[in-house]
Amino acid sequence: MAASAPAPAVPADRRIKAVLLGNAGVGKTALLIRRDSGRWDADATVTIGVDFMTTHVQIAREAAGGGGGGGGGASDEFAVTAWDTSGQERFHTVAHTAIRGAHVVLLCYAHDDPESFEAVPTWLKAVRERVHSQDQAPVIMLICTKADLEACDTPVSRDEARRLAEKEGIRFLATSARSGANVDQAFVSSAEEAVRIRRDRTRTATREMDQGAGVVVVGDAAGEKRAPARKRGMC
Ligand SMILES: Nc1nc2c(ncn2[C@@H]2O[C@H](COP(=O)(O)OP(=O)(O)OP(=O)(O)O)[C@@H](O)[C@H]2O)c(=O)[nH]1
Ligand SMILES: [Mg+2]
Repeated sequence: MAASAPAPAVPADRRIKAVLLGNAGVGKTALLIRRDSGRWDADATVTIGVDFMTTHVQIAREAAGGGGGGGGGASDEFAVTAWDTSGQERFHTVAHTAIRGAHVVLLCYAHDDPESFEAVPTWLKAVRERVHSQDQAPVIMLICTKADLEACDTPVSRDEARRLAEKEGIRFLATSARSGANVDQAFVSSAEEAVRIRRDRTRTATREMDQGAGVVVVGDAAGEKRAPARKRGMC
């Protein structure tokens, strides 16, 4: 996959960093190729270190929590820069570094590979160890890949995967790069959720600033407050 840097025309508040994690061979690169080109590439090359792809998603203002009269079918374009990490053990440090600053984590295991499912808690731990406050918490989605391999010899139970996702408080989606099932949804719905969270956080911060602006703290004594400034000397 050709590396592509984030489109410079997209302002910072319209950019989303997504990271694909999971064991080697689960189909992270195939998922990205399907999203990028809409085609199935059975011969995707093994990822060395990390690769990048930027995909654009349209997010309805309402879905993103924009509300406030901005709805009516209006949408904004967001650039999702996906970091396609290598699942190989020797590149785990690179994959772990990629987690920092991510808004979205697509944590992949393959339907026909129980070992990759057993590794999910370890990947989750790696993510959570790198998130130092709730404010930075990314949207995490557990992605079952290769869902087209229903009749394989060693299937991972879909119910068990759902239960794990529920227990961990993360979303779950079964996808297939081969058939294309749910591939766009993985990128779009995780981006929507990330944008909604970002807007909620911005609104909360703005509200707190507005409330703070109306209060004057006097003296050095902590917690000693005076009435809102606008009431002083005005009438
Ligand atoms: N049947 C089926 N095979 C898939 C699917 N996605 C990927 N594969 C196959 O799985 C193999 C590994 O796919 P990759 O996309 O290279 O896996 P990866 O997770 O990127 O692997 P690393 O880069 O080594 O971490 C390839 O042979 C793909 O053809 C899928 O949806 N269905
Ligand atoms: Mg890869």
